[in-house]
Amino acid sequence: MNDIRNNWTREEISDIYHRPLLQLVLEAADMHRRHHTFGEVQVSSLLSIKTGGCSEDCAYCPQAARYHTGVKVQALMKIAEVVEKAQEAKDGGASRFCMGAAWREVRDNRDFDRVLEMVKAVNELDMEVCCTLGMLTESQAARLAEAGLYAYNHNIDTSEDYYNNIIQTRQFGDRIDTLSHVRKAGITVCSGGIIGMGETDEDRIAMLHTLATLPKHPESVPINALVPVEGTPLGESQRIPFYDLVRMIATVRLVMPAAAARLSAGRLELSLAEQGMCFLAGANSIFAGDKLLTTPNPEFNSDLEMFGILGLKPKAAFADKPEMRPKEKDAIHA
Ligand code: SAM
Ligand code: DTB
Ligand code: SF4
Repeated sequence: MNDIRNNWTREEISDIYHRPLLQLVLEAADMHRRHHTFGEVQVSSLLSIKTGGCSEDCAYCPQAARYHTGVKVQALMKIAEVVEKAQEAKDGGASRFCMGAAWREVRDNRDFDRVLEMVKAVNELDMEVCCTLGMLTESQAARLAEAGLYAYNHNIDTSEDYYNNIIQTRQFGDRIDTLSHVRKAGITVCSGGIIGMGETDEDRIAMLHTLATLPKHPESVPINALVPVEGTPLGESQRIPFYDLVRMIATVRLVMPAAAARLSAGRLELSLAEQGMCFLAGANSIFAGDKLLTTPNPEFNSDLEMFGILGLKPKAAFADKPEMRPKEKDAIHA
């Protein structure tokens, strides 16, 4: 469909972002219906498999070792514990299980071997498996693909110009390199960012421009509202107004029509009506479960109630890529 373009200019994205809010929502809702089943929401569950003690200086992050945030450092979890959590998430209606590690980058060691085993084991549960482990080399991405990884989350977080105000221990280009390794390995790409870190509208537009002009759009674009955590440099940040989130999601929907727009961190602060407006503006994915990585998220039952009231239904696993279902793969290779 010619709605999908990779040659956006910043001016075009800026024009979209600055449209009158309700017009923007209306256009996004229309685009949403053209590319997705309206009301269907992809539900992911997050688990922090290795927590805290990270060497990076990401100004938003409670898991950076250099900030005193009260997050307890936890070594890499055992495979059986992770599988148990994945089964619980599946029983609660999640179709995707995302495992996060507070690493700067993956190292080729026994911890990585264990993560590969986790990926295989969760795959066996017939769930889409996702990881977010920091930077990857090309060969590490290939090994994850081989283990059956469905998606890799690696956020660019903000614009290239603003990046250095938030993170100094790596470069924006390092993130783009990892995204290309993931893409090359045939793993689906999940990449978005955070709003509410003191960035301007231009930074938000530039961030979306980077994602929308990648050779192929990410399959998922998480938009996180900063969760200010005491002890981090951004711990005293003001909450962004919810309509900034709506504007951001609607712009994602219009510039990357086929992507899943994930209403990610910050949902706990939103009312049902505010979340409803985000779904109308094209959000079609959430993190469910009462914890993100280290911070709280809405309770299972309140999300269930919201789905009932708004008439949303969870999307089945592998609906977009049946060929990535483990059973299908086995059949092809048999
Ligand atoms: N260490 C890996 C990395 O940085 O890619 C994976 C885990 S890291 C916690 C994953 C993402 O969580 C970050 O890129 C950021 O977008 C998001 N995140 C972390 N802390 C956050 C916060 N306080 N508020 C909102 N999003 C946050
Ligand atoms: C994403 O974009 N948001 C999630 C997930 N990808 C890994 C993480 C949000 C973390 C919020 C802070 C915390 O709970 O530590
Ligand atoms: Fe480490 Fe990731 Fe947190 Fe940055 S965002 S400090 S890389 S865990």
